[in-house]
Amino acid sequence: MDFKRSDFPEGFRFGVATSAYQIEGHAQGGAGLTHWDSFAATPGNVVRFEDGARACDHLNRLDEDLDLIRDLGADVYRFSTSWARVMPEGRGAANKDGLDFYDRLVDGLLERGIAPAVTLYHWELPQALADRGGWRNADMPDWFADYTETIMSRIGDRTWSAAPINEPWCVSWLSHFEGHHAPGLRDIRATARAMHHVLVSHGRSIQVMKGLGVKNLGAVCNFEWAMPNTDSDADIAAAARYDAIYNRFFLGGLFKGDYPAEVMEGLEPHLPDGWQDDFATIRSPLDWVGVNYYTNKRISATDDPWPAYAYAPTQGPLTDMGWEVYPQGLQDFLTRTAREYTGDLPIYVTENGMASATTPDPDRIAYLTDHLHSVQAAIADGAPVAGYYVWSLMDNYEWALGYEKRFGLVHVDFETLARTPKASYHALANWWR
Ligand code: IFM
Repeated sequence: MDFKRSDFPEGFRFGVATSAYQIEGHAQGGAGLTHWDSFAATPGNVVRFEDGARACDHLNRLDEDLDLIRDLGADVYRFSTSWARVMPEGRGAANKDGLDFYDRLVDGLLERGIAPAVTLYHWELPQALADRGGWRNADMPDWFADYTETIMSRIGDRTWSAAPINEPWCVSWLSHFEGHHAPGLRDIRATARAMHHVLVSHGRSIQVMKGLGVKNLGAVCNFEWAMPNTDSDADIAAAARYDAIYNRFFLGGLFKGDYPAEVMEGLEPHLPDGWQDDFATIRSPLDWVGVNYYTNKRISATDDPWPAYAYAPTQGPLTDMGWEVYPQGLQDFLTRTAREYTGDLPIYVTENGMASATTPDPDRIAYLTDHLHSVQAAIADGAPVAGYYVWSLMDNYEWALGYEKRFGLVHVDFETLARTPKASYHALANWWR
């Protein structure tokens, strides 16, 4: 990898990311059941019915994993806390062992000179709250605020940055409209409510953290560059709808207090009463925004009801996820986000990486190199990009695709749980350390 740290602006931070349910081993340490456990136990939802019960057993291998991050030379570790580990029933009593674990995680990072970047929700909704309707329920912002207070009262004095919710599109649209993630719904009304309640919950959480004096607060959204499959007017309009739902809805709410017209066409009748009044909460000021980026999608118009689009065939090269490799999209999102939504606010690439089972992994090195060039191009174009984190530190539970999609810089043998750094890990360590 032909980079030096001085090829990026002074103070630019490099890091790696993971999430709780994907690595910890959720059956251990007193965590409550989550909606991913019941989703995975339902035939047809997850490859081989795999779940996060053991995952990478990070809970019991914390020091070994933190040493891997230190030896990589990462400045930042982006991890998440599990709501169901902190509060097994989602509300009420906290799990002392869960709080102790996150305390040790943060201290372990600081001892090794790594900045702790916490996300409070990366998808493992406590089952007890899912039973009450989960993200459809208008009480979610209150419940999430209580959880925020519980976890951040314990670790918020030592975190370097904090974001409430990872990838609102996945939490809401992917899980309530497309049905590919827990709770596996395909329901337009549930989708509208989930999309809105996720944003209100984000805003309440930010307010709680400000009240606690927690510093450096942000939001993390995921993006896919939408391409019309042909230059027909119908495909162009369909791609614009895709872009509005996936990319512009959440930024619009967070930074403009507005939802795109193309989304309102389908969702407005299903939003909760008084939704416009929530923008004051949703727009609580932030210190940074996170961009998670992997790929583009080619979009065709259909004759179905709204949103009336379909995925058109991909064009190679593809990752093991079947996703196209399209680094230009990262540059375009970074510049568009700054230009249209966030201005001078620092932008972090909070996730970028590829699934590849190849070892050694020159394909991953090439993917990361090309995307880092896109980051440099965006910076040259004036986007205030302040950091870049690779997804992921190690192979882990890739949700509905189980353990066979490998995103790690470190290989995990899921029989023995042995960790082995890949060529990409060494390629980054060569200039990060
Ligand atoms: O593994 C996921 C992660 O949980 C959220 N962002 C995308 C990654 C790859 O699919």
